[in-house]
Amino acid sequence: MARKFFVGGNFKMNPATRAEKVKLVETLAAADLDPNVDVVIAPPALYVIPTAELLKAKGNSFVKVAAQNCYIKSSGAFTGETSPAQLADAEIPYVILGHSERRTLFHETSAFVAQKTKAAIDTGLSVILCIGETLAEREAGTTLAVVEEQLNAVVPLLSAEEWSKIVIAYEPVWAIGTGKVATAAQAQEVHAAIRNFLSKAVSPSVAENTRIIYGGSVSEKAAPELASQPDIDGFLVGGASLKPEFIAIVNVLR
Ligand code: G2H
Repeated sequence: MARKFFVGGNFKMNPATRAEKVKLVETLAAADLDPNVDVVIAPPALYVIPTAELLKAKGNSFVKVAAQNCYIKSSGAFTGETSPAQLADAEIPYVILGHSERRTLFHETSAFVAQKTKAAIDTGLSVILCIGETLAEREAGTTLAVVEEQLNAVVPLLSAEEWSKIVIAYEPVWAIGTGKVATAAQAQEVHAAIRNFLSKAVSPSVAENTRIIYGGSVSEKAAPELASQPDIDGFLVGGASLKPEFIAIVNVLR
């Protein structure tokens, strides 16, 4: 079965105002998007429910909404956190976990990201699981060891069936927000290695069916060559998801 192309827009802590957010979502809701692509946008936590409501009000059931993070518990005294159960109750289908900004700035370990992944999956959410190496790790030749360590934390916690709810986002940290996109060959090499890892660590069928998307300075210009690689199944787009070029990135295969 062919893997369905997947394009996520990670707004990060943008835009700065509700008015800008409304404009962004309305533009996307009205856009002519390739129906053969899964399109998911991840606004800041404050805007998650209003974004889903706005899409619904515009009659758009095609673009789905993701949270950018969640905690491991369903409820309780965890100031500042959002639970996977609350996201599921709000009918938010996806959550991004393990983004390098969470790992680096907020000190999330691979073990913690794996716990979050398990909690989200148990609650019925789908997870965009981010992994990737820093520039120092790439230069030290440890790229594959790093992404395997990040995935190895998750592998024992999930059944083979549960991998159907995971989209892996390979995001080399040195390419994130830097304008320095990985070459198609660099990205394809790691994507193929991740698929090979999944084949051995989980099963050949999970490896074949799991979407592995690329993130890191994806642009309208870079998208076509990246998308033509056999193991690149879509994108997680940051900066460009706030611009009209996001529509062109979604439609890259057209
Ligand atoms: C990587 C990506 C989105 P950007 O963080 O997750 O952001 O496209 O701005 O590099």
